[in-house]
Amino acid sequence: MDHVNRVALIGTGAVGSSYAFALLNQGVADELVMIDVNKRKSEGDAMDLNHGLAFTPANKKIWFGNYEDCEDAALVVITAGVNQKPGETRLDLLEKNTAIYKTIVESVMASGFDGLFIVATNPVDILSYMTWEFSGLPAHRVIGSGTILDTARLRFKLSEYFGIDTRNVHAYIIGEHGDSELPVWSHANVAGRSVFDRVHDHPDQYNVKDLEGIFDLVKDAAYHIIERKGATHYGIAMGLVRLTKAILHNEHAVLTVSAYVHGQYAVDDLYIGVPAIVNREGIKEVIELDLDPNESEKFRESAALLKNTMDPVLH
Ligand code: 6V0
Repeated sequence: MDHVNRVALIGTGAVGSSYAFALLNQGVADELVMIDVNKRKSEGDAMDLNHGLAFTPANKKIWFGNYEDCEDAALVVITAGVNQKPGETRLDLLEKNTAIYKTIVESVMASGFDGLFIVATNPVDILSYMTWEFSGLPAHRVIGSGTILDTARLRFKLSEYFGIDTRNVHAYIIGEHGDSELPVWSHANVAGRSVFDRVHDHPDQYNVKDLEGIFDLVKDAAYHIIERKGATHYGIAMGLVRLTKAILHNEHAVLTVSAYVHGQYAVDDLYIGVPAIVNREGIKEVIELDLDPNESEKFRESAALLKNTMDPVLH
């Protein structure tokens, strides 16, 4: 695998351009090539971002390009596709975005690309599976953004509730990036105490019932934002940069991403949001949490829903 820190970004819409902006500001990759069917848009973005280079932590090369530029990329990040309209679920987007992905992934592979894919387009779990299928790469080299953002949203909401820094809140959302996802309360902890202990320590301030309300806000966050501004892009863009950094810097970081599961959590042959160790090679390991029976059942339901949705498109 080529170790040039080139990222090829495909799709420079709201999510893609926010990702490019965050990537430059954090000085993560050495080179960024931006590709979009709307060539004028990605050309404009490349110009605009180049004008900010004087203010970034390190000098970078940014240009708008084409699929041949993917050959030397360590990473191809796909945020291209049709967006979620008000009232539409992520699964509604499946057919349209599968067709777009087929063209994109085949074009990337035709360049001789031999790196890793990050998939962000919705429905992200299924499009990660499609990317794996269309690319022919080993499954550990295709990573979906999965529940990385949902997990960040949960940590933020819990941090607000408990009045403790987000970075000291550890909690995961797993399952489909969508309506059937679930929080893993049995492994959630705040400042070293389980969330339940934290609640019981301060019964005058906290109530276990509030946790469900917090999760509902997390699960429906995209809908609430779309209602207000038409799209969500900053949070996911920052999550994608976090994932990019974990890969390029070989961090072995644990992130909730859409990974290929093959028997873990009693689920087989599916991409779904799970905690996983991420490094330069991709997914090093899917972490199998010891879920409680209720969580296990919900996870399997989420997996079944994804499988049922994906099957008609696959066969
Ligand atoms: P957008 O602003 O419409 O941008 C999409 C971009 O894709 C546009 O610039 C298009 O020109 C481009 N595009 C379309 N077809 C092709 C093609 N065949 N080849 C190259 N480029 C193409 O959408 P936005 O950026 O808001 O969203 C992109 C995707 O991200 C959508 O599917 C969202 O649902 C998804 N999101 C995923 C999230 C996650 O957590 N994984 C979060 C938010 C959005």
